[in-house]
Order: sequence, then structure tokens, then C-alpha cells
Amino acid sequence: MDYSDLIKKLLAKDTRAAARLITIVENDITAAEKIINSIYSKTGNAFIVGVTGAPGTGKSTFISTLSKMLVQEGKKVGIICVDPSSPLTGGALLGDRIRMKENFSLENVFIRSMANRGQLGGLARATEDVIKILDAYGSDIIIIETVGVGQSEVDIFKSAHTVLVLMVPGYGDEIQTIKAGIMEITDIFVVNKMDLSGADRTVAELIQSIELHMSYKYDENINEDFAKIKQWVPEIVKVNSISGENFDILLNLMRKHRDFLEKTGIIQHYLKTRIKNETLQILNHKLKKKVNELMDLNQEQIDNYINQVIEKVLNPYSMADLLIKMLGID
Ligand SMILES: Nc1nc2c(ncn2[C@@H]2O[C@H](COP(=O)(O)OP(=O)(O)O)[C@@H](O)[C@H]2O)c(=O)[nH]1
Ligand SMILES: [Mg+2]
Repeated sequence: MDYSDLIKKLLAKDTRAAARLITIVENDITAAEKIINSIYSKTGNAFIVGVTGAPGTGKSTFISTLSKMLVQEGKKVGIICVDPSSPLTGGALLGDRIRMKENFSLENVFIRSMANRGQLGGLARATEDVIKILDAYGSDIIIIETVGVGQSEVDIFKSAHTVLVLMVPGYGDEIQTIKAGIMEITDIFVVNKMDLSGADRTVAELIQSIELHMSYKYDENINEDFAKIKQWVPEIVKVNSISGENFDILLNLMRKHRDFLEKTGIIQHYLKTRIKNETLQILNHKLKKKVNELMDLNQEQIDNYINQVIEKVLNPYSMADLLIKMLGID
């Protein structure tokens, strides 16, 4: 397949070409490789924002409101929804998308839902490719919505420059559970639904959790991946995603975090980590494929090894080493 025509259109900001290419990279990793090869030099301009939180915390509503404000600032926004619990069809976002159409040129908001159905090479790999397409398409900001439960979602956050975690009032113990994994990757806590009672209490609880967390995370032996938390203490803001109340504060905090990343040079560190993670995912996939091919092509030899393991001449570890030798990467 020749994708050059679609790619040319993508770079000319053609929405349908973007949509087509996204479908292709999601479903066909061989095609994805070709497409990414051709567009890679045109990527790297978009700022990536991850939004996560439990189902029903208002992520989609929040993203709609945030997108509107960004579009009003003249930004082009790409949205990727990796939340299987709230598909874009019929959800709050779709309603907003239609409403948005009346107010803004839809050219400035591109919304895409990703199915979590075992993409070759993993969901995180596919999401990375979709990010690159939206980046080459000219998105200034790419917002990724996930429910943030599985490992692939955590991997996706690693691609984000700024991670927003949504909370809602009245979930005291939720903060406790979320603290364990999410604290490390959160840049801004958003207490959504501030119109409900208990928002201030949630903010107070968050402050406490952060202080606790900081006190033991400020450790010199800290994992490099947690570089974020060493220098940036998560901010907290309460908002109402329906009315847009406090979104001015939120936007300021987002700018503050972006400035921080740029001024400290951490943004460069992120890029390196991201490239490393992404390459590892691809490498994993490629190696798995090679191993499978090796197994298929050498069934007799493999059988022979298995028999030797049965006879205790080999063991699974030494057999694995022999397979690595056969792959020629020893
Ligand atoms: N009262 C109130 N309701 C909200 C707010 N934001 C979202 N909601 C409602 O919360 C529900 C879940 O929202 P949704 O955006 O679908 O949540 P998601 O599952 O996290 O994407 C919907 O009924 C929204 O209208 C808010 O700020 N205040
Ligand atoms: Mg949603």
C-alpha cells in the first residue's frame, strides 16, 4: 500500500486523511511503521495533556469545556479517548461536539475514540502513533482521556507533558487508593463538580495526601521516572466543568506547569523517556514476532530441545538461551 497521498493530505491539515490514517495505524502495525517513518520529521510540536479519573468524575465534560476554551485562545485541539467505559458515541462529548459545531469551526477540534481491543504492539503503542498523526496534522494540544486503571494507561501517561487527575467531592477513601500509583504522575489535581458539597474537604484531603507523599518521595535515591515529583509539587484546583467556573485558574496552572517543564529542561528529559518507552514497546513486539517466526520455521529443532528438557539434558532457561542464539542476538 502507498500512503503518500493520504500523508500529503494529512500534512495539508485534511481532517478525513487524519481519520483514515488513524484507523490504519490502529489496525495494521506494518502500515503504522511506514506511515510513522514518513511523518516523524513533522512531529514534535504538540503539547500533550493526559486526563484521568474514575468513571463518572466528569472527564469527558471537563475535556469538552477545556477544549472550547483552548479553541477560543486560537489553539487547535486533538482529543483521544482511550476510555472504554465512555465511548464517544452518544456520550457527553458527542453532545458537546455537536454543540461545538455551532460555535466554532470543527476544524479546530479533532476527536477520536480508541478501542481497547488488543492492538498489535499494545494500546500504548497505537496511542503513540495516533498522537503523532494528530501532531503532524497540526494539533497544538492533544488531550488524552483514560480511566487510568491498567498498565497501558499508565504507559500512556508517560507520553503526556501534563497529567490532570480528576476527583469529585465525597470520595474520601478514593484518594487513599489513588494515592499509591497516581500521585507520581499527577501534575494537577482537578476537583471537579465543585458545585456539589464537600469540594473544599476533598481539596483539604488532597493537600494532606500530597504533603505526606512529598515527605517520603523527596528521597535522593528516587527512581528517575519520578523526576516529576522531585521538583514539581502537584497543584490543586476545583472546577465546575458544566459552567466553566475556575477554568481560568486551571488554564493558568496548566501554563505554569508547561513553563516549568520548559524552563527546567525537564521537557527534554520527558522526550527521552518517552522515546525509550516507545521504542521498548515496539522492540517487544518485533522480538515477539521474530520468536514466533523462529518457532514456526524450526518446529523439529524446537521439539528436539523440548525432549532434551524432558530428559533433563536441558532446562527451560538453557533452552531459552539456545533459542536466543538461534535468533542471532546473543
Ligand atoms: N454537578 C456537576 N456535574 C458534572 C460536572 N462535570 C460533569 N458532570 C456530570 O457528571 C456525569 C459524568 O460525566 P462524564 O463527563 O461522562 O464523566 P466521565 O465518565 O469521567 O467521562 C455527567 O452526568 C455530567 O453531566 C460538574 O462540574 N458538576
Ligand atoms: Mg468519559
